Amino acid sequence: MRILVLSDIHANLEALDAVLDAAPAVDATWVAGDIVGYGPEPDEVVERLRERGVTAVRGNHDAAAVGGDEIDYFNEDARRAMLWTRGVISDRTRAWLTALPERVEREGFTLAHGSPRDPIWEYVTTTPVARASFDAMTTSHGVIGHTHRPAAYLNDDGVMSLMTPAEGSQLTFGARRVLLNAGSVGQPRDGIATASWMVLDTVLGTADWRRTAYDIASVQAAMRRVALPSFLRDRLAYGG
Ligand SMILES: [Mn+2]
Repeated sequence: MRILVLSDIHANLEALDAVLDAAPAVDATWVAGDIVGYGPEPDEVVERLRERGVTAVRGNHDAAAVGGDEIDYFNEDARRAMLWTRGVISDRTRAWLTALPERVEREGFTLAHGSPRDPIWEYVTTTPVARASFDAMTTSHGVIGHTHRPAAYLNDDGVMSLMTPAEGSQLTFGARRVLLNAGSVGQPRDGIATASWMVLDTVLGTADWRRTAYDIASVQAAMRRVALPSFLRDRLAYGG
């Protein structure tokens, strides 16, 4: 089965559409949370994902958007953007986001936003945390998001390693257990401004990381029109 893996779209419709145009034909699309927040087009992004029939999980921003107290832990810019998001999303978007589970299992993978152990908040950035994630899963493999950086944690019979995939790199994980992060579609933070995404082949045991350019200036203009914080607009240009 071939799967398009997306994460941290953050209401960036320009980036999402560029990725969907560039993506190959797949059997399914998985979204590892943070569908809204930061960006200017939450309703349109949710509608796109609804049309596509994606399998998605809830991120901290999705939880905050439907009224969760996650907003209390946001920094000032994220909080301002979230208050705006809460005010503009439709009832239809709110209902779709509310129905998202924190964790789902498909094709031998656990899909969660932060980590399988703590799906809303935990950042997987080190091999000890990745090991705890493997221990918290009943599946062999996992797909996560939240850090906005592409990554692969390999568990080869208890020996942990981290791979930081460059653009266009492929990993053949085969029999090894793996925890995969596609990076962020709508707000990359690895110093590269293009949208980051991944294609997973569950039969071949491969993951391919891709990057796609999109019209960043157009998103920044849309953010300016609705007065989203300047820091959030600026960071799109440098992927920081
Ligand atoms: Mn995020």
